[in-house]
Amino acid sequence: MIPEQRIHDLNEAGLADHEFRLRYLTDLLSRRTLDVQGVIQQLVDFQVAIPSWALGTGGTRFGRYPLGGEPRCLEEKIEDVGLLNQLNGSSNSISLHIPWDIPRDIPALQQLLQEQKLVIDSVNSNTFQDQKDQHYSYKFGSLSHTDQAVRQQAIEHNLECIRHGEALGAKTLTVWLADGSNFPGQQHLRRAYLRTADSLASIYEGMPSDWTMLIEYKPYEPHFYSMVIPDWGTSYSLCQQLGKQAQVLVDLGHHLPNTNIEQIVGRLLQFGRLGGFHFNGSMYGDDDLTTGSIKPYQLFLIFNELVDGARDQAVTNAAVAYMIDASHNTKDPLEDLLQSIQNILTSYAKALLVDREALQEAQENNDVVRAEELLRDAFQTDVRPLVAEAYRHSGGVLDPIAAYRAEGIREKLIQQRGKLSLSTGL
Ligand code: AFD
Ligand code: MN
Ligand code: MN
Repeated sequence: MIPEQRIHDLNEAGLADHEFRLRYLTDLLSRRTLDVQGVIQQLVDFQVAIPSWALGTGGTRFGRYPLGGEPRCLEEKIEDVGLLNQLNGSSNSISLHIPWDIPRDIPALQQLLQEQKLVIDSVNSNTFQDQKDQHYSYKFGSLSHTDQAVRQQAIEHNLECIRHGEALGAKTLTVWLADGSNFPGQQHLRRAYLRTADSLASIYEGMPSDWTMLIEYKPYEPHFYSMVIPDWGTSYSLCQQLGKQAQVLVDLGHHLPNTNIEQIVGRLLQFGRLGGFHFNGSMYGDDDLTTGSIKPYQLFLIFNELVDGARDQAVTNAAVAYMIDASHNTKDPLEDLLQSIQNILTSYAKALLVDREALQEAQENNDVVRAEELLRDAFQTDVRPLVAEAYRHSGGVLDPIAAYRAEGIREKLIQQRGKLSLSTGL
């Protein structure tokens, strides 16, 4: 943890400039009778979870170039997230992935979480790999497998994830099902779906009544001909059958090129089934890049739907769980996560600036140009002073990446954990 006095000193240097820019923006926005303090408060309240598997250097099947100082155990992963949260006050929870993060000393972990001011977000199951001591293989599927015994093993793993989560106060199970097929004919498409629905129902039955099951979809990878849960429609239909505690999870990297993700978000909100969000950026594949680095306008349009839905009394969707799910192959993972949070809050802030009454009027009058300009006006506003102010309000620093570098955090982590320390994860 960085001492509070040091946080204060780090902020001193840039404070005069920051206040100047904030005052200018506040004056400008207030002319539109926008509640700037309210916007800052909403940014302060916004929290995005960090997955335990994104704290080490990612890679491809060709190679990995770790930069050292990676967290070696769950405790160190918690410390890394605590540090990010100290810098920006926007990531107060961590998602666990079992079996990588099986909690051992529960009281000690609870104490550490408390010290670091963190909670556990979701617990993620893993039936996409075979573990050393596992009886049956998932090579041909897990929850959708043709063999009941394999399905049962996968069901039990998910139930075990819930038990680990309960011990640490989590209330969400996220299921990303990697099942699918690589060649036409390999898998009976309808039967694979039915078997999956059946397995999920067994997990759902074993879930405490205050838990939520998030069902993630993905159109390709690891299978390249068919995935059992390839799209939001399939996730949605499974949730409908399971019950109220099942919700769809939208991962930005899990769409085919040019998919209108904001429309999916709008639909799911309308149906009250948007449960979770995984942020990342995607150029070709899955969760390759920093969220907002490729399509910032799309990220803004997604937040525009979320903000619009939150203000609509007809929308009764429960709170959405936000998480970053990106692989950090080239950058320092902690810097990449700080950038991601910055991009997320920036998009959110811009969406909060949209003049919704004027937009509705333009839409009702079919004034295409006016409607689009209202969105573009918000998108083109430089909201960085609002985001920096939100960080400061939460006890963080105005410029988290600059502070991370000034503190020499990576160097310190390498000293403590070694150049060769490797984190578990994807
Ligand atoms: C993979 C999947 C998916 C999931 C994550 C953790 O593509 O995004 O959330 O693993 O299971 O990245
Ligand atoms: Mn994901
Ligand atoms: Mn993914």
